[in-house]
Amino acid sequence: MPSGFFEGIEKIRFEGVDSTNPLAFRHYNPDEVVLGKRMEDHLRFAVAWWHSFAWEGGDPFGGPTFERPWHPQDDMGRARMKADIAFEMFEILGQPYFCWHDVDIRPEQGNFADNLRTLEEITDYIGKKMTVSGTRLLWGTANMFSHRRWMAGASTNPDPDVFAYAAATVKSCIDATHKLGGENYVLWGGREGYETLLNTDMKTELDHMGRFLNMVVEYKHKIGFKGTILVEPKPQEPSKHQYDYDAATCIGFLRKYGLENEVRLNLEQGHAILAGHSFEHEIAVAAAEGMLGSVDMNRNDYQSGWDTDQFPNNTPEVALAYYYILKAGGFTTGGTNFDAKIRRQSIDAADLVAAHIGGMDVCARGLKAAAAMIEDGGLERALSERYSGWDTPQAKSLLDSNLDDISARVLREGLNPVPCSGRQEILENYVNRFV
Ligand code: XUL
Ligand code: CO
Repeated sequence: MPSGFFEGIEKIRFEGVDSTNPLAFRHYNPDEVVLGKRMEDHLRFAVAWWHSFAWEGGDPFGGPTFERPWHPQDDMGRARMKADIAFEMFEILGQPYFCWHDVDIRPEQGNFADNLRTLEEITDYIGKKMTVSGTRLLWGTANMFSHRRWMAGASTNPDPDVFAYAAATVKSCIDATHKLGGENYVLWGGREGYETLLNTDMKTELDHMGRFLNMVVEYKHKIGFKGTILVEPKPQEPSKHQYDYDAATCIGFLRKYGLENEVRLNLEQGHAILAGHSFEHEIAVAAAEGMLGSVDMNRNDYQSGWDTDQFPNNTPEVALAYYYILKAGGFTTGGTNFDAKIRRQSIDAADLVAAHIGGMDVCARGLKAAAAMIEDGGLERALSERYSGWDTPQAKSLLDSNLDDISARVLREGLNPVPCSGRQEILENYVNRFV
């Protein structure tokens, strides 16, 4: 029996670009084959339980605006109702995946034993719903940033009891993810950082975080969890300085603690922007190291400088992101999680559905543009041409040479390089043909 929450909203269908129906897909056609693979299998969309069902619509100046039937989220009855409605939405949208933090799916009980019991209970309930619906778990994670116990960090907390509570919490969440057949497990360190160096022993905190992540990997192997462990970079917010600043910082950290073959990155569009990068930069950095895992797709408000977590709606940006994802071979265990929330005034069930339709359509459009650029090969050709000087044996031998010999050669041959155009505008115009 449907709850009635989505009353009047039918299953969303692909109607093509000419459709004017606001509750239809115009680009996302799950079965359409793009570069030899179904669109659904490329994009692997996931709904974020926290933004779509747990967030109540508050902001720093005002309280909840959404007033869902499952709010306030303080008991198991309402946790189950929230799960029922989540699965109704997955069905309406044809969403293949979802993601959660422990606190999104169970009520906060204030102590570990009760939190563990309710997490087990609700994940059993969700597991049963999954067998009927076919929607799968892209990833689970632990929220170790909202409750006041985490205010000075989780694994980086100066208090060893908090480190221990964090270890127990992550164990419970990996167990739950494993039980539900999750394809990844994510760690985002919102409070793993600091406000002021005056009270922070950074080296100790980083060593603790490195050891903690090693324990996570050891545990994953111990229980036979086959999913990928992912860390999610973000430069700040909530901490002033977050240790997992960006992809490059995370990669350096993972190498230092011997985790480069065990852990990959979950990259978020809005976090890239906060770090002063484009999303495709972060994707290319991770791909260059073989550490691209999954993406959190959203966008920030470019004027505010905050992590506004809005649904994506910029096709050219999304197209470049998928171009570099496709170039890296596409997703394996990863996918496209909408770590995005509707605005506080968007209080209707239809707003929530429309937000996902829009995000899925923009991503589908971006994917098609990216695939067309790959098929055309124009960017790849321009790159090979630009670096073609390195194709000769003489150029290659430079890399095995030394400063003395190279210097002698420069003098002997009277080398005087002739600059040539980087052709940026021509390439930008090229991309615009596809988006
Ligand atoms: C916070 C953020 C998180 C992570 C999961 O900015 O992106 O929701 O994705 O903890
Ligand atoms: Co995220």
